[in-house]
Amino acid sequence: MNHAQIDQLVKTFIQDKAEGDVNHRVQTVVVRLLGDLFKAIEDLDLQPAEIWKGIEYLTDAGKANELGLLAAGLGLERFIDIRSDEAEARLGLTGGTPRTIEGPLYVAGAPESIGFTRMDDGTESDKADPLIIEGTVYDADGKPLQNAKVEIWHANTNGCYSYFDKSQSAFNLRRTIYTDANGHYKAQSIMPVGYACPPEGTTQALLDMLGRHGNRPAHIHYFISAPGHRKLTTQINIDGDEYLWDDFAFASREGLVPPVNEITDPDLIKQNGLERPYK
Ligand code: MBD
Ligand code: FE
Repeated sequence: MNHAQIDQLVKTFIQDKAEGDVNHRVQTVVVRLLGDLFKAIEDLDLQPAEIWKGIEYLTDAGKANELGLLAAGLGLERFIDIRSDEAEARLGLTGGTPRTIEGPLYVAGAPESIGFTRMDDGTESDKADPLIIEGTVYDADGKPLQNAKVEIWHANTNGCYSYFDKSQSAFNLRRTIYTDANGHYKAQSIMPVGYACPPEGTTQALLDMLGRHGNRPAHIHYFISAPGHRKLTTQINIDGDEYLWDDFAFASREGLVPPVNEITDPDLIKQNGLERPYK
């Protein structure tokens, strides 16, 4: 079939069948996606067994809860961000900390505090490097913003996230901090290790066939929001990680690799409660 015939066929399957209430946006999207799929099947001469294999793959990925991970690994989530950057640039909304992808591992409902929080439950203190992360939230005019909501989540020393990793305590390494009167937030935590796709999972199976790895550099996720302001979804990366510029999810960006300063001054170590043995 040629492409014009395919477009016609899809319309007879979808559009011409419509009766009563129609969600026109959904109809437009389905007609377009189905037409593009049929054309790909035609052009690539996909065989029935290959098509059913694809259906089976999506079924398995859904059952394994890996469709969000797949969207990250295929660059779909990064592409959405590129489009958001472009939309903002067209509106003249530039500057500030760059956005990057949310990923599939956020969990709502983390413990809340003002100004400061401890994020780790202490169970990895014997093997983890203690980490202090702090910053200031500024509004669009560059003024420090009090009471901004800073949601932070990151992996443990195995590259695993609480909730998804049932061996961790509830909300371990997940916190919400509201900025203080100076727009400042500070968290004590542990240095995360980069995430790797589950080796036996559906995403890694596809990445293997594409000759790709499924690793991310060590990173820390942020949502930053405040009433009357656009919400920022971003991450910071830990400098020096071997995957810093080779992230399977394409999330690393210039401007998201802050300096990591090792605290060696005994007074500062004491002041921050980081004496060894660290608890
Ligand atoms: C992660 O931790 C992550 O941040 C992304 C984007 C994908 C998979 C795991
Ligand atoms: Fe992550």
